[in-house]
Amino acid sequence: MNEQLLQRVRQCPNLPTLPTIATQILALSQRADADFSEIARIISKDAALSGKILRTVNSSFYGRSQAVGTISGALVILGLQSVKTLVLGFSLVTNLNKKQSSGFKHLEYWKRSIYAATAARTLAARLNMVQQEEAFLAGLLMDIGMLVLDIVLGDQYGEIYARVTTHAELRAAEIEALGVTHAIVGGILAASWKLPPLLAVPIASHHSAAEVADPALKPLTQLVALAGRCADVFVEVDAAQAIADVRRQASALYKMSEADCDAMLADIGMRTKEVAPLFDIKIAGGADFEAILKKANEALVEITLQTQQQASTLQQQNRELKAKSATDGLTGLANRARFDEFIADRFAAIAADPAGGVLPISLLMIDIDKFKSVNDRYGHPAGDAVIKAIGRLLKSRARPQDLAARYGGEELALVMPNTPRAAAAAMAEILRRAICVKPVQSGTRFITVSASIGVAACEEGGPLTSSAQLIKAADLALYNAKNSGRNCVRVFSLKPQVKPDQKSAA
Ligand code: GH3
Ligand code: MG
Ligand code: MG
Repeated sequence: MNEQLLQRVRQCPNLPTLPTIATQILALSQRADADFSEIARIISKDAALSGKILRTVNSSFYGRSQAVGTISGALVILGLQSVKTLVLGFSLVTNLNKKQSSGFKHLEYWKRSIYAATAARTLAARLNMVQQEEAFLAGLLMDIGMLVLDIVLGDQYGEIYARVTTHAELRAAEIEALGVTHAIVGGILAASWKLPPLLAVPIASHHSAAEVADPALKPLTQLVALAGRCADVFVEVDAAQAIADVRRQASALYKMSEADCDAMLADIGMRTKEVAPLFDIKIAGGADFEAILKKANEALVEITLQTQQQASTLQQQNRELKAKSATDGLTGLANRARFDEFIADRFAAIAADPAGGVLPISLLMIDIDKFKSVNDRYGHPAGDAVIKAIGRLLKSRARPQDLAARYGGEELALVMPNTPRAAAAAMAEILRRAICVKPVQSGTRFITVSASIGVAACEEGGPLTSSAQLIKAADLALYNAKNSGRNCVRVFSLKPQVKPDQKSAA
């Protein structure tokens, strides 16, 4: 953040000031016993302002069937908040419109502001938001930092402004050249005017709405930020990207369909056409969304296709990344993390629905016998070849619902959902036999190994009820197999163990 520039902004002697009438109305309306007749009296003294307010109140923007003839009438019928907003909006626009410098294009500035204000109010109304008036005013003033930078930096800001063609580019160019954005600067002005947070925060954070933490201020800030993008649809030369962004954000934030979003944009165009003259802002043509959409359609299709392409590439990359992070590099089996996840998922399914078909679930723990000596005799690469070969065997035997995993080192595992203990023990015996009868080729050598296998099962009504217990039980059975002389299968049971002279049990 460019503190020096911010200091210059704070100390600038000719910053725009809040018009006297706006200050008075703000102060009066903040009192608990706000006196309507006093407020009406102050506003009515300014004939031009009162005229504008009454014309606005009676425009279709407010959609009132019955005409309002006096400021006190407007206060009663529309409420203090609406009238206060109009006083602030009108008096500020009149005041600020006078100041002009080279480079920076005031007309463009006000055109975007009135579109943004109308968009914010239209959007707030569609969402049935209470703060429709604040939305309008925050939309109108959100870019006021641009005026401040124009005043403080003069031609330097004019040059930055002249280089860019879109509002998003302007923000990036400000950060690059100045180290601050017009939003931050607008926030400083809002603070010096003592605007309430519902106005000050959307002004200061309309380019970083996602970072606003206060739940009372975030919705309005997000809405105002989107309103700015709605304004871009009408003021930027190339509307396609803005339309695509508005559709995407309206769907993400408010679940708005594309048709609803387009209808809203058309509504914003029509309303702005009506409101802009009340603020003495010329918007010329360009308010017709149908025409804009027609012109942008080809580019929009292109953007949509590109976005879809990017999304599917990203999905593919995510899938690949996920598969990679779940796979053991040596064997291509599931790794330990995937094993843990798989088994946890199965037990979560059992907890949710015990009759859901996962139970009984069996687990085989397979540990290569005297593997250290294989490494010692034939070398580590030969040891790797053995682990890989047993991994391939395990994979070829696993059914689609099973998970074959490398549990760690020379220990592999097979998770068998929907498999009773006896079937798992039979599978273990098939694997044990296949391992010890087929030597593994490594270079010119053939290496014969054996493995010990522990089996455990979680069954309905059985003693094992969690994944941790199942793993522990299979481990104990494996330990038992090692103790029984290796190259055998042992099945966990709480009943007395089978006789030690039995090499294999099912
Ligand atoms: P036991 O029958 O009791 O299981 O004896 P063991 O030698 O297999 O058991 P121990 O746990 O003492 O040794 C396991 C050996 O496995 C030690 C380690 O160097 C080796 N090992 C673990 N991971 C790998 C690997 O990825 N590649 C190779 N080549 N060796 C490995
Ligand atoms: Mg071993
Ligand atoms: Mg071991």
